[in-house]
Amino acid sequence: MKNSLRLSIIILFCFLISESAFSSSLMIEGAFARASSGHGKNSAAYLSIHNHSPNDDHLIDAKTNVAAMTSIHNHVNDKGIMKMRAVKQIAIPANGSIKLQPGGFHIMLMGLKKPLLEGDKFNLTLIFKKAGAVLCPVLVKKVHAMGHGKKMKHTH
Ligand SMILES: [Cu+2]
Repeated sequence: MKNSLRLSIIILFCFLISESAFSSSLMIEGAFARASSGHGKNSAAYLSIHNHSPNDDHLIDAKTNVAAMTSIHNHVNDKGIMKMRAVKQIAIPANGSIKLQPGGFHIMLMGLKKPLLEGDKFNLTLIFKKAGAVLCPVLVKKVHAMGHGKKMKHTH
């Protein structure tokens, strides 16, 4: 009891100073979401997941209060056109890491309840097959923070 309390305090402290999120085996960092533009109802969240355990884990779901629906997406190149596809899960290899980033894996936020403005923060709960739920703070950044200079076509 005493040890687990101490561990909780250490975890909370790390959480506060670095804005990273931890579970016993996973560390999540650099979480950001695209600011929504105009009346746009969709956005996407990006982050890095480090797996410090000797077992593979899988991101299987994500939940947040700011959107009606979330979905794990990937970008695939379909005959030269980048398209988004929903994926069931993202594998995080044992002692490895994976990066959700513009042009690749992302967490789609659909049906935003209010616009996401630059500088806003919100909570995203990531659900992993083994590690369970991990709460992760997300910072909203400008639209062009995602850019590779050109706009990605979002076809579903
Ligand atoms: Cu998407």
